[in-house]
Amino acid sequence: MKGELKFEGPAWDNISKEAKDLLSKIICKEACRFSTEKILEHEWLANPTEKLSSNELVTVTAKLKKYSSSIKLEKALRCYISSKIENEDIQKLKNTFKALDINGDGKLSYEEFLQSFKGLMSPDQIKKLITSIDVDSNGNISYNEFLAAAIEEHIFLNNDYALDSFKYLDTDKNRKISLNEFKSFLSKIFSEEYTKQMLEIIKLFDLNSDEEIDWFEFKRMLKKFWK
Ligand SMILES: [Ca+2]
Ligand SMILES: [Ca+2]
Ligand SMILES: [Ca+2]
Ligand SMILES: [Ca+2]
Repeated sequence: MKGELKFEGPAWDNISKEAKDLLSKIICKEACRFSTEKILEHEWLANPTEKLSSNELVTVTAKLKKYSSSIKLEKALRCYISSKIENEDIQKLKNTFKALDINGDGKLSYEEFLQSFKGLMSPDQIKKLITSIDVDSNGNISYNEFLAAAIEEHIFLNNDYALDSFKYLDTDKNRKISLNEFKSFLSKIFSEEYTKQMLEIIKLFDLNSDEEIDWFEFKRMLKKFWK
């Protein structure tokens, strides 16, 4: 034995990065081997990713289902806002994602959904759910897509994050989002047909009919989306 562990072959495919990392520090030459204390501090044991409780699974299922029925504009905005959030508010969701990501590759596949949610949803329901929360349609759910779907209302409607996305959309910085500014954001993600439909919806929030969405109108729109 050369003291170096290789994780080759299909048997390792479903083992997470963290677990492999820990193993490589236990099964190695004595000089670099972890002490018991260090083993217990290791990420894989400190953040146990063992199966979520059924209560947590039911909560997540409900959130994902609710989100799946929302319109694409809302999903796009939620993905944008979620990509900006990096604090302790989402630590729990981060852990949930890790637990669902059984092979630790940073995305949730259909098989992983099936494994975690069997009993709560039928394979057909799972397929539909994945399609509806997979905003970039690449067939699996990234951390950001998951976060957008499962995030709590108070974080989503937090002024800082909402203002951040408002500023992002307001490309000419006149403190209003014109229909054209919305259009250029939406057309990057969605088809022309869908973008048109979304613009019609956005117009409903233009309360003073100036063809622009100001901060007040934008906040109303986000709140309405949530309901
Ligand atoms: Ca995965
Ligand atoms: Ca995706
Ligand atoms: Ca503007
Ligand atoms: Ca307006």
